[in-house]
Amino acid sequence: MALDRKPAPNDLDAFWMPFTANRQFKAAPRMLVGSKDMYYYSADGREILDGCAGLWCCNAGHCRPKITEAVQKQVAELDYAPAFQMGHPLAFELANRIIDIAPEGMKHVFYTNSGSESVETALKLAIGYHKAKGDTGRYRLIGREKGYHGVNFGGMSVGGIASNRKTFGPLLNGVDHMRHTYLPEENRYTKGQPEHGAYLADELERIIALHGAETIAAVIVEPMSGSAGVILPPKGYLQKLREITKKHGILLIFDEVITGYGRLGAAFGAQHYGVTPDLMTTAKGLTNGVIPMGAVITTGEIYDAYMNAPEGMIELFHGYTYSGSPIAAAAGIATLETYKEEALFERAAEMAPYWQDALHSLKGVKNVIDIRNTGLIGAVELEPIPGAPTKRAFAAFLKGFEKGIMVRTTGDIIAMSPPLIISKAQIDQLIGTLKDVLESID
Ligand code: PXG
Repeated sequence: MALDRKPAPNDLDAFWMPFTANRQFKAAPRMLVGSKDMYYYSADGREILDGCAGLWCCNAGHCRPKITEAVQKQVAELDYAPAFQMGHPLAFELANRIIDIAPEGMKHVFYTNSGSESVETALKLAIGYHKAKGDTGRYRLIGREKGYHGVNFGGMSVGGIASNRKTFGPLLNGVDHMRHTYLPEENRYTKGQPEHGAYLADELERIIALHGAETIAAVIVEPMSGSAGVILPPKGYLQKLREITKKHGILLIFDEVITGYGRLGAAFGAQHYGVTPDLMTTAKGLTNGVIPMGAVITTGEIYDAYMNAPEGMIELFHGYTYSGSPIAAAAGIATLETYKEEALFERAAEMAPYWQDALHSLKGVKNVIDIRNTGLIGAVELEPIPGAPTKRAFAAFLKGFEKGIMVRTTGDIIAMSPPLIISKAQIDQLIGTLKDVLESID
């Protein structure tokens, strides 16, 4: 019998790759075929040190036995269960475990399949919360320049990365943006949280005065902007946002898709910065990147407002086919257990000073103009090539891959966020190789 299987396995054309220069990649592919702990293995047989935890998601490292086994067991036992009007135990168990590590006051979990879906969900929850309370005029959403909240329409609208927005038309109505907190002149080479810029939170008062607090549902920010190039909140900034939102009855949403699950040395950015929002969006590290899953975490107050709907009626008309799916829930439970058993959040906090010193040793290296860090996250900003922005950092990424390290680039910024199991020797290898790479490119 003839097999009618097209395209041939070596034809790269059919797959439209996300956030990728498709034609460039397909002309010179970088294929990964295996992974273990801190390393990827490339198709040409090389070991690549993972400086990014995949895409900021494999916080416990790769192919960890407990997670692998939990997924294998679950797929053979209960592969899928309907998510609407039916349940299975693992989704409830995982929700409890998330609440165990969440900031005090956070009491409920709504499952999604990605960070983007978590953002859409949180924005809807916020608007619906005010409606449920009878405060029906609050529909506006406030984001921030340089914010990244995924790629769906709500997230794009509150997001502030121009290249991700400008192609797609007018987006959501009723959205405004605060200024970003990137202040290179004042904060260059700051280790950890910068001193300058808390005043930028006062701008929220100006936006509130312009639109009227009674029209604003929520403010959404990343506690630390990852995708825009690791931009930290200035000291006192998040506290001010919390005070202002509370004063005006506006919900505060922290987008913790990157900062959640240990990356800053605490379970969530909220705990690291000591500021508790009303909603948190998460994904990535929740399942160690193994199975797509996201979770929106909310206070009791938000959930309770919805629970005033008539008994027997659906309280929230929202959800996904795969919300809390059994395999994802099994992966999530095994992941949170791995984090706990290996004390990986504490490990991230312990390693952070060594990471900081290693990163900042790149000051003075060719073309480096700024270095930023927090927890096990770092960014090295390069002077752009005149007239050819992004080219220099991308050249460093390519050369790094050749020399056995994987880093990310955004604009002319090299971003790193290694698995939390990274050793000091591996930090030295990552930063040492990056130094050689930067010295060797134009
Ligand atoms: N919010 C934040 C804060 C994110 O960082 C999303 C939402 C969207 O998540 P999904 O799962 O829909 O992709 C993200 C995702 C990078 C990079 O290197 C960052 C993300 C994804 C891929 C690459 O900057 N962040």
